Amino acid sequence: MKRIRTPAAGIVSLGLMLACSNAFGQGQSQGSADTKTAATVPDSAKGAVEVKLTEYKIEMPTSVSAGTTTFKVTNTGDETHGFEIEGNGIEVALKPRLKKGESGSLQVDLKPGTYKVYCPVLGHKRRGMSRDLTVK
Ligand SMILES: [Cu+2]
Repeated sequence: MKRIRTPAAGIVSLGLMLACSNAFGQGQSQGSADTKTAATVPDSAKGAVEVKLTEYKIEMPTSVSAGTTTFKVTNTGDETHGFEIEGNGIEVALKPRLKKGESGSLQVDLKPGTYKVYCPVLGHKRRGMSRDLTVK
């Protein structure tokens, strides 16, 4: 009995595979390009927010605008303090923590909503280093 060869079927399926992988690859590279653009926005181009940490409170505005925000954090107290922001699926901490007189900055892409801002040093949150931040 003679076998029916179907070389055309093989070519078609190979073509489909190439088309699919090409479309997938484009989607992927576009996604990572967007992420890269957001991460390389210079500090000065977007909102900067001054934050002061002391015993035991966080001084900063109660609301900020949505978008890439740079928190410029200064420890004006005597103990070591930290700065962490949590909410809407993000949790970002300033690293390393700040000793007396030190400052650092933390860039976060904020979406509208309510976030918790606190000092992650053990016991400080409970003593008052915790507050809400509204992003509009
Ligand atoms: Cu603290």
